[in-house]
Amino acid sequence: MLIKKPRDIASSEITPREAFRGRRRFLAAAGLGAAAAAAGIATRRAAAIAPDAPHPGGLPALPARKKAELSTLEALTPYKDVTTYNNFYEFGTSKRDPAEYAGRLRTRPWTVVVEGEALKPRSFGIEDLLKLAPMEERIYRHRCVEAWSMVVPWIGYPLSSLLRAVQPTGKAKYVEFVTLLDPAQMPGQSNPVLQWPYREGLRMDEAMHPLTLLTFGLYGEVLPNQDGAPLRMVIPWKYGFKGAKSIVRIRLVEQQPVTSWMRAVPDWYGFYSNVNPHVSPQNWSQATERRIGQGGAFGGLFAPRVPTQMFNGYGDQVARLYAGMDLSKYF
Ligand SMILES: Nc1nc2c(c(=O)[nH]1)N[C@H]1C(S)=C(S)[C@@H](COP(=O)(O)O)O[C@H]1N2
Ligand SMILES: [Mo]
Repeated sequence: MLIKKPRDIASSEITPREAFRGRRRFLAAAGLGAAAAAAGIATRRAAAIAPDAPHPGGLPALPARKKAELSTLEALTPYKDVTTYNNFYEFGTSKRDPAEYAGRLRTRPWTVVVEGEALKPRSFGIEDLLKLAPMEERIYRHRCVEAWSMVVPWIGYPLSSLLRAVQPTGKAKYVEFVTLLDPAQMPGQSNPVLQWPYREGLRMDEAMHPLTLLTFGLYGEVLPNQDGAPLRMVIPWKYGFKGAKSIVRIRLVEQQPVTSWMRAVPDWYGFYSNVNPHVSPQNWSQATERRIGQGGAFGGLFAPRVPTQMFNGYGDQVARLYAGMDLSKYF
């Protein structure tokens, strides 16, 4: 996510440190374009093998049945990229910060309060949540508003399973997700870049959609802290920031919630935030994306640019939710 306009930021700030240094070295040596392309091809082959690697992060296994019909067949982004190129501003604003600092987050014990417009509001311990519904592996495209993307084998179950358990009332029109607030564990919360705790939200029909995943793991294991342990949201047709991490509160509400990013930069980040190559309220384009992990070295600087698809390619499943809405107004 960006707040300052890109042109106000020195390139050393917006480029991962190594990429910046690497690029200067790289550009100093002329005629290496072909080598970079070859490196990209090699990485793509490696990515195709990676899915079978057991326990890539050495974290506890999270068994799940594969959900082939809801999964993309595209090459997985290597585990290393999924866990070292992150946005999790509670641990810092650079892509490397979450992997470096999220280790201090204590994910046990962990309680999630599900409250608001529900007949049976209650709190759930993480162990109860892990048993609430069968775990499924869903390989989804994951698109950040910063115009990069990944392909991640998430593990979780539909959020609808949890919401049904508390019996939403007829007044429940939206769902709000709230991340942990604890500056002692989350050093980035001393930076007022966002109003803490991080908040996100969905309309009720979006929250109940079968693609909307309450997510506990990836690559066959529990989530690494930097990816939002012990549980986060994944909504594959929306920009990545809709997927709140390390959730402690889920509220069923009547009014549309104000999300952290809407509050910070209302012109750029709307409530819906559906992936849309035709609407770029930010002052950079959403028409294409860089596929992380396929561009060899330098932090994916040379990753191939591919066209972004409407609803991130999930239009067949979700376009009907927005029938009749002006998507340039409700961005
Ligand atoms: N609590 C919290 N959740 C968050 C964020 C954050 O800063 N804090 N960043 C969001 C953004 S901008 C993206 S793109 C995704 C990144 O998820 P990943 O690091 O697992 O790829 O997390 C989202 N969820
Ligand atoms: Mo993002």
